[in-house]
Amino acid sequence: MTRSEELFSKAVTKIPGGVNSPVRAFGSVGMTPRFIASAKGAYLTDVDGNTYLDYIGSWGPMILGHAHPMVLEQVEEACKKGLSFGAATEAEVCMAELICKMVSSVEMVRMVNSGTEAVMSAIRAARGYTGRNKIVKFEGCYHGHSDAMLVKAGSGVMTAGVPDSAGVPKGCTEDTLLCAYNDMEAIEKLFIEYGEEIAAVIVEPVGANMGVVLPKFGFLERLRALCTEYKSVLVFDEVITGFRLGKGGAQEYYGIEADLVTYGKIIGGGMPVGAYGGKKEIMEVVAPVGSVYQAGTLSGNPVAMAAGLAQLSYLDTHPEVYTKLQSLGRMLYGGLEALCEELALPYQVNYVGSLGCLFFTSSPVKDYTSAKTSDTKAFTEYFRHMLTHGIYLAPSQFEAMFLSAAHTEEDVQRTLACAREYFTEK
Ligand code: HOZ
Repeated sequence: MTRSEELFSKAVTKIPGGVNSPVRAFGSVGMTPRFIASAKGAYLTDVDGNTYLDYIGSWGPMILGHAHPMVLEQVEEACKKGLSFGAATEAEVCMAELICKMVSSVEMVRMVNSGTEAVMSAIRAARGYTGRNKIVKFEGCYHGHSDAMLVKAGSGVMTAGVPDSAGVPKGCTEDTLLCAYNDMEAIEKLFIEYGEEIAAVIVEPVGANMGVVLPKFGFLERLRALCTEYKSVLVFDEVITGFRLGKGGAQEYYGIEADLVTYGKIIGGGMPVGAYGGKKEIMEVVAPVGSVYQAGTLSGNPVAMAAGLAQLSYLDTHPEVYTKLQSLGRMLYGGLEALCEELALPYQVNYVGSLGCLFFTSSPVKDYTSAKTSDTKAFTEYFRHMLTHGIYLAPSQFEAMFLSAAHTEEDVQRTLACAREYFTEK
């Protein structure tokens, strides 16, 4: 028995499923998780001493690579000064100024502790601001685990919300309207029927929680136009795309400004952080200025702010990071595309910049329904081969791959060679 297996057998007796977040359990690939002991740059080391080239990067925040010395130094300095004050600090002001500087649509921002919390709070702010209740969310988009967002991705385009989890009362999701991602006709119909009642439309500008699904040309523009026309709040969930597709995230990449934007772990350099921000007029509905209540002792925590400030300042002043990520992305995902073509594999590669995904389906993937046509058994076999050869992919067909600035061209070539070996020997 490996040390990871030993730990997992203990973990399942004390932690539900042995993990603190379900996807980590490796359940969908029929394996048990590797327990990670440490990480450096683009590599993870498990408790058995195996090293892996990491394509998860803590689900996005490790954009500079793990344990970046400059981030660690700032964290160490902050720790020496105290771990939490539950009081205002200078670092929070610097962080807010930096986010507003890097993202042109953000005039004011509030720190929270996770992406889930950011979304929950942004939705409340949008409802408070508009005095309306309904929220539109897209099938297959993931916005954390707050009640109103746990809505089953059904096949109907105007399906009324139903809980996607036991324990969510029907009342919590009856104001959540579902729409298929990239379906412009459906969203238009939804606005015609409910427009005056819609407080907000929340969307992952690049779907990155059903594998990677890119917005069709004109889709985000249409959402922007409809929200403007109906005075609904457009919320971009940039937990994954923020500060990854570029300094200004998906908003800058696609040239669309949202009214509110939500961020997660990337703004904490891997520490538990989230934030929501946007137009001053909307953000000023939040307490203590306005009457929308939202609070938290650990919000703006000084250690998390130090890590986040170090990472975001670096990104702000080193544009070459994004150039490198673009070029590694082209090499990796373009390489997978070329491989599929050469070996006549009927698979799809969806990607933008450093974010991408290989779908084991012959149908182009443009939404949740097409993503679900993937052969998850074929993915599992591929995943196992890659892991056995030291390449750590997300343990699910419906997650993204993340590159970091610490990955090298050699890393990418090794990954492509490993994929080629798998597909040719199969
Ligand atoms: N929600 C993450 C996947 N999109 C997984 C989080 C985790 O297990 O850390």
